Amino acid sequence: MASQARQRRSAPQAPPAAQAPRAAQAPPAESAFPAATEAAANAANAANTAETVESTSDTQLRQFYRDMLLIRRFEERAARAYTEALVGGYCHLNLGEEAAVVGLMAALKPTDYLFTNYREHGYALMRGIDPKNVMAELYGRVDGVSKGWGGSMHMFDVTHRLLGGYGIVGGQLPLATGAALAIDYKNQADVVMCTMGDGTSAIGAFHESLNLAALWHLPVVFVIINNGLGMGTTVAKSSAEPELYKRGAAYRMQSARVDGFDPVAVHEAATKAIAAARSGHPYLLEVVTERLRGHSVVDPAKYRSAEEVERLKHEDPIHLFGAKLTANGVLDPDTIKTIEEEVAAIVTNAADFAAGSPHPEVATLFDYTYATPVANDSRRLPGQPLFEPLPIPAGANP
Ligand SMILES: Cc1ncc(C[n+]2csc(CCOP(=O)(O)OP(=O)(O)O)c2C)c(N)n1
Ligand SMILES: [Mg+2]
Repeated sequence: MASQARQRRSAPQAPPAAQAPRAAQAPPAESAFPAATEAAANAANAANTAETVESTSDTQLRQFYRDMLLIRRFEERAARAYTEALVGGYCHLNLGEEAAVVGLMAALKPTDYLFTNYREHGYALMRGIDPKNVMAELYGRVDGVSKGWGGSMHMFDVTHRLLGGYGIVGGQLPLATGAALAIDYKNQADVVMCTMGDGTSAIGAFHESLNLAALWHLPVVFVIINNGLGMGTTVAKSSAEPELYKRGAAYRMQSARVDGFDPVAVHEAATKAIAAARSGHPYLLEVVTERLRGHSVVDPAKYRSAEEVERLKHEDPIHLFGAKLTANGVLDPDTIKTIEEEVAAIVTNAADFAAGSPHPEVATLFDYTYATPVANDSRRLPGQPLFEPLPIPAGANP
């Protein structure tokens, strides 16, 4: 990563790192309380990562590559569908964050819980939800994950333990903490993972949630997906402590930072964090990545300099990982082509399925909104009074 991006994430005095390899710019770091020095923690983390790279099977490495590509092609298709007005509301994509999503999700057990934000399609796919149902939700159709009523930002699937999908920045944090409290209360072995953006780590709910999670030793991993931007505002401009994982120190919570372009490193860091949380030590993991496009599909990201736009053309986690695996003999051009074809077919089928799925009946609008049935008043026309006008008393002068 070029120096500009590094400055964006780091303290203003961080040294320039022109041409340095990405991993060197987003070094694994860790803080634990009580802890050895940060240098020792870094060395231990780096050693662990190297071990895991070696111990990751070729099959799993290819699976990581395939999953990253699935998210990429799915998101590209979602963007296209949005510009064709097939998708309504907002639409935020995981482009650039594929390695982070894949590494994190591979570390969860199917029985663990996930809370995330509005940038969630890749997470839904990696939780094992059928791409057809994810796409149908984007299209607002009955076969969607949330029966067509949630849309891009509000997918919810209890079977796959995806508990949302939240459009309010930080909204998922207190809920995730509450879910972890429930798990603890019931003496269950599950873990909650709660992902969020860098901008979210400045929200009040972040601090309240980390405080209670640490105080009550809850089984929760908070993950900051640091893509360097909260809409158009850089981390350097919005955070007094730009090394976001260090925020865990305020709550004596173990924390670490990992290179979000390397799915293997993310997987290993997440596995460690989840193991800690499962034994009652909540954890804060910062995953340093990039948002390759605008905040949402309609954002042209004009706040980005021409230099940064040019740099991002050469920084792509899928290309980098693919090149690494090819150099190591784990992938070859034929295998890449086969994976491309498999993924393209899945995405095309998902889009066709979504387009063929019916729109939900208006009468079901409130069916999944409240726990108890409520009258469906959705047919009221704009401007119509909420209540019938009161009868005019006899003798009154209208
Ligand atoms: C409480 C609240 N404030 C503001 C917004 C508007 N908003 C939507 S996304 C966003 C930026 C969040 O950035 P970050 O946490 O870094 O996540 P990213 O979009 O980069 O994934 C803001 C300010 C909102 N949805 N909710
Ligand atoms: Mg962000």
